Amino acid sequence: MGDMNIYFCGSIRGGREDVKIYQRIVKKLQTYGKVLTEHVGHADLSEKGEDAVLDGDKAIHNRDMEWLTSADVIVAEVTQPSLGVGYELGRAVAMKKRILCLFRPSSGRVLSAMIRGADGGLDSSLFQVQDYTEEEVDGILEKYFGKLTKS
Ligand code: 6IA
Repeated sequence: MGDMNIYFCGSIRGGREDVKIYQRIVKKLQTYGKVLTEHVGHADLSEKGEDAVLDGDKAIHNRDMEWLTSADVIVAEVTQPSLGVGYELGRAVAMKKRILCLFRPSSGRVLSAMIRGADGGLDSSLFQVQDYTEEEVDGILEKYFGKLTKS
């Protein structure tokens, strides 16, 4: 179980308003395996960032696609809309990966139909969307990963 590769998705250029929640989720996920994308939860990663090197975006894209390919499970916080997260989820569906999307209705937002509508319905479905409040997040992850390790 500790050698599970977990890919966490959260908004970066879509806006960093939820970075504290990403941090909390990443911390919890690290008890279940290796979080390939732990930087998504780093408070010092801003939406503008360092603007790094010329081929920065291509390098980020290619590395993230490699990580996505090697992931056993994808967890995405989808409350803050992000093109990158939506793209990662679409690519992950095409790869037939196991995906958990977490959404906070208390944000006042309504989740994209393309994400909400992808939920397979059953607990065993590859694509699941879970509404939650921040206090519930640890319990939801415990339940999800508890079932995962049994199957
Ligand atoms: O469109 P967004 O930027 O909100 O997309 C966020 C998603 O794309 C995250 O789930 C990440 O996995 C991925 N992603 C986007 N940007 C980066 C990044 N650096 N490093 C790693 N993964 C990323 C961006 C730094 C930049 C602001 C200078």
